[in-house]
Amino acid sequence: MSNSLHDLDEADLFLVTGSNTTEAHPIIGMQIWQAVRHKNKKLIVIDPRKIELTKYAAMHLRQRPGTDVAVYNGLARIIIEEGLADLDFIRDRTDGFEEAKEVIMKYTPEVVEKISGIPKEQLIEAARMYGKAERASIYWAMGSTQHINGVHGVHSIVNLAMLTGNIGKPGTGVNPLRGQNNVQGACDMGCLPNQFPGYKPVNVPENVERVEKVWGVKVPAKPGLTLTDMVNSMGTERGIKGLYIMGENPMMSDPDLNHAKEAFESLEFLVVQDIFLTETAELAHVVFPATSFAEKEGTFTNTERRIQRVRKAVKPPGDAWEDTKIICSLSKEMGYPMEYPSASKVMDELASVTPIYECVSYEYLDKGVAVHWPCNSCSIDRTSCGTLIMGTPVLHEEKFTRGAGKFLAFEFQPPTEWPDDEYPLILTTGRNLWHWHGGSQTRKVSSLNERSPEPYMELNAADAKKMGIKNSEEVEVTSKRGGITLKAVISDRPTPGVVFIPWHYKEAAANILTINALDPQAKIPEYKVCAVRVEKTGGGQKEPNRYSHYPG
Ligand SMILES: Nc1nc2c(c(=O)[nH]1)N[C@H]1C(S)=C(S)[C@@H](COP(=O)(O)OP(=O)(O)OC[C@H]3O[C@@H](n4cnc5c(=O)[nH]c(N)nc54)[C@H](O)[C@@H]3O)O[C@H]1N2
Ligand SMILES: Nc1nc2c(c(=O)[nH]1)N[C@H]1C(S)=C(S)[C@@H](COP(=O)(O)OP(=O)(O)OC[C@H]3O[C@@H](n4cnc5c(=O)[nH]c(N)nc54)[C@H](O)[C@@H]3O)O[C@H]1N2
Ligand SMILES: [Mo]
Repeated sequence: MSNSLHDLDEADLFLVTGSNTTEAHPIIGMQIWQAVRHKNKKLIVIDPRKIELTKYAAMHLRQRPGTDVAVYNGLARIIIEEGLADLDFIRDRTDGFEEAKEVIMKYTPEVVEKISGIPKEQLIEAARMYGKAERASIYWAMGSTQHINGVHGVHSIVNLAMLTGNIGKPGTGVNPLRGQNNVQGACDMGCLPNQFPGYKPVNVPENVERVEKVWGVKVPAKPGLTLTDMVNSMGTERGIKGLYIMGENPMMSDPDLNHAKEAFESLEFLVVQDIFLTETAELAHVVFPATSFAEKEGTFTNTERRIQRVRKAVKPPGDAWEDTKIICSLSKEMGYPMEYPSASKVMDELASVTPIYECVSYEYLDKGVAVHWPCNSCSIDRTSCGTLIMGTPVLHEEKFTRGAGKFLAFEFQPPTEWPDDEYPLILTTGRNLWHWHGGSQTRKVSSLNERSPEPYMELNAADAKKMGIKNSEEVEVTSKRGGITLKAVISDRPTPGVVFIPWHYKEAAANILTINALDPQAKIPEYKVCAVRVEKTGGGQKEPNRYSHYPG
């Protein structure tokens, strides 16, 4: 996030796109909800489904999944046409506006309505609302990025913020909500195929030298493969033959699971390090049992770039070792002894190779100081609510990392697979409040299983009527890649022509259906759009779930 949660409610307007915030980011969802309900802030939601936040939104734009780039371009065009652009900000802080404008101006409200299904009057009203807000912030998540043009979507969102000068001030900004609890920290630490810690590209000699000096070894100066590229390379002649997976369960989370399974089964050697014996661990030659977050010391970096302490609260079970102990022991066996007397010493080394963590240390974290990277000074401030704060809660105040902010606009590109006569519906996948990903953790918790015990598919009432499907009736969903059987839950939540399946349930794994199509830059799969067919199995109506999947 460019901004922090301290300044979230300084916004006059929130634009939330492709994020089921109250279910997937409940704390932030609650903060937005409170600001809208109790502080009179405005909310615009862009999502093909009705989600809880749409109940409180001034506007809900319901597009066809996969058409976001057209929608964002359309909003930008109206803002420019109606004189709502911040021309001073564009002149002083950005470049590339004129080139971007050439693309943006093609997206008239009529064109956008045709592509996305959003009535043009709604698009115009939403653009005016966003363009006129004194301070507006944009929040987005996977609904916007899990597409073959996910990167284009992000650039188009950034265009909107720069166009209106909504960046570099409290209550504004471009705020992607990070998913896993420490995915931000993992990326900061260089768990990326092309970057060293602190987002330093591996192909710059100066960056190579800096880490080689601290680590005392030669490091590769060529980018490696992304996760999705690795899977595609397995089973090919010169592809990957051995793999070490740590804290990942691709046999539930990868797209097109039948293809993924073939790839994993072709490996000559697979190691899995996990806290449970997952579907992926079952395929492994060696399994290392690791300890969970509550059984170790360390830090997690959250979505607002804030580094937070994690403390050991319980003893690990059986033979489980901490991840660092497993890695350090292996490293020693391989001839590079790594020994750290404490987690704080690990952080000291990290700070020495990660420029954005320069002044981060347990000395401050243990005192409860809110440390946000980049943190290149040890001075501590106090926020209006009394929190001690270090580092940079708001990014890009004076300038952007590259100097001027770059406008980049793109043409709309349709999803890889679009409905046809054989597969007439769009499938979009995602989460519900109760479960986590492939369920390896949450589906072991009885109170969560009680609330969401089994797989289901959300179907629009109009589509259900046409197909003669009743609520809770069993259906088979088929794509070009495979099929699953589960229960239909009928409501007005998905837009007509769209079905939604949460991918938490292994007995009807949604990823059997999804398509292995990747954004060429980010290599993120198109989890949010593929074409499917839905048919009744004749299995009859089942007991409806006791709890609604629509909390609130
Ligand atoms: N309870 C729970 N919380 C979680 C997780 C979990 O598994 N369970 N996982 C965590 C992780 S790793 C992540 S990345 C986040 C994900 O958090 P989110 O991205 O917020 O969650 P999703 O359910 O994947 O998708 C969000 C929304 O995108 C909408 N959508 C679908 N297609 C489109 C489209 O084309 N355009 C737009 N604008 N919207 C679309 C869907 O209708 C859905 O409401 O959640 C995190 N939090
Ligand atoms: N269809 C569809 N598929 C998707 C998505 C979607 O929206 N739709 N979303 C995608 C997204 S955004 C994400 S982030 C991925 C997530 O995909 P994964 O990361 O594969 O999913 P998780 O189930 O979170 O896997 C994490 C594993 O780590 C283990 N674990 C937990 N704590 C620890 C620990 O401290 N140490 C170790 N060693 N292991 C630990 C857990 O038991 C679990 O097996 O899925 C992607 N897949
Ligand atoms: Mo994620």
